[in-house]
Amino acid sequence: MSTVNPLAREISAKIVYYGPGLSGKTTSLQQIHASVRPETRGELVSLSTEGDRTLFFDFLPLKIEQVRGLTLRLQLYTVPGQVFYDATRKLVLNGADGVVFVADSQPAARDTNAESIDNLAQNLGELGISLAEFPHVLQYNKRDLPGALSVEALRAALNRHGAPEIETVASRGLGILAGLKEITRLVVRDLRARQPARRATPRPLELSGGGSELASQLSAAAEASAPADPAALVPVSFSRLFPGEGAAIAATEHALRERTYGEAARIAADGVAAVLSRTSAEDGRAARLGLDPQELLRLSRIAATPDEAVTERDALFALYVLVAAKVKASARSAGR
Ligand SMILES: Nc1nc2c(ncn2[C@@H]2O[C@H](COP(=O)(O)OP(=O)(O)O)[C@@H](O)[C@H]2O)c(=O)[nH]1
Ligand SMILES: [Mg+2]
Repeated sequence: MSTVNPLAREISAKIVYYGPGLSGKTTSLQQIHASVRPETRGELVSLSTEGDRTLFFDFLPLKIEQVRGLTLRLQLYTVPGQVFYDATRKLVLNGADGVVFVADSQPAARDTNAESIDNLAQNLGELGISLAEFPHVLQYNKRDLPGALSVEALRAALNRHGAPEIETVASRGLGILAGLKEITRLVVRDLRARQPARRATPRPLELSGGGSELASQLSAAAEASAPADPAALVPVSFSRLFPGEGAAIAATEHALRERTYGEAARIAADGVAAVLSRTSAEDGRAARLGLDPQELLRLSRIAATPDEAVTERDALFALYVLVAAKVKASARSAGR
């Protein structure tokens, strides 16, 4: 959900990397994480504790500051590609402002690519959104592999609405930032179009100009967008993945923003305990949620640490465990 805070001059947008399993979504986020300056990014949180497949999602927050005081916050997510994680995909897609569809160029992935774009259109449709109208770009990934399908073939199969296309080799970082710039451009343009009455002095959105740095290009895109209705100010939050039951997450995030890390950790630990107790009441086996015992142990140690010794990193970890527990519980109750 895009938000613009005219006082803080902040724009916040959620971008989801969508596509079939193993197409290169997680690798794309890892490359972005590796190639932006450390002060620009938060931690890459990967909920992928079982082997190297993404079971739930990856999350990478980027915060791009501009000299004139404008801040662009991007929340990048991936979705799990496997067919049976549709509930998680819907949760992650909820409130998205744009999608980067990561297709696998290998001929063997022809069917799963097509199923995944159909699934994207379907899930957006359930949110009342038409893919045709929704900011999206196509990342044709794994261009390095011999036998890769031609761009024309991929376009014919997947690009139904004339979206921008980028050829990528995510494992080497090729084209990934170009894809991010392009989707940012579309998202900011879309945000502006939805608020025509409040449009600021229009400026050309030129993101593809040669060689200049990602941060300044993204900021330029943000600069060109309009201030919003203050009534529409809603901070992006993990709590939105769980409509009506994200209070503990929102409270943890609030404490994190206030830098009261000890409090954040305690709230998160209580929230995890609540999820676990609900689960065990149901089936007597909290462990069936599949939470990592090591992580639960670390969380309980953090929650027992005196406030002044709890770090931001600890509190973020606590938030991650809480979100993981919520996601696992809701995926489970969605009956997958
Ligand atoms: N050859 C090649 N391998 C890639 C490329 N991008 C990702 N991979 C590999 O494909 C596998 C799946 O990637 P991953 O990012 O985990 O896929 P995800 O399921 O979409 O998150 C990993 O082994 C990656 O190293 C690419 O452009 N070329
Ligand atoms: Mg993944």
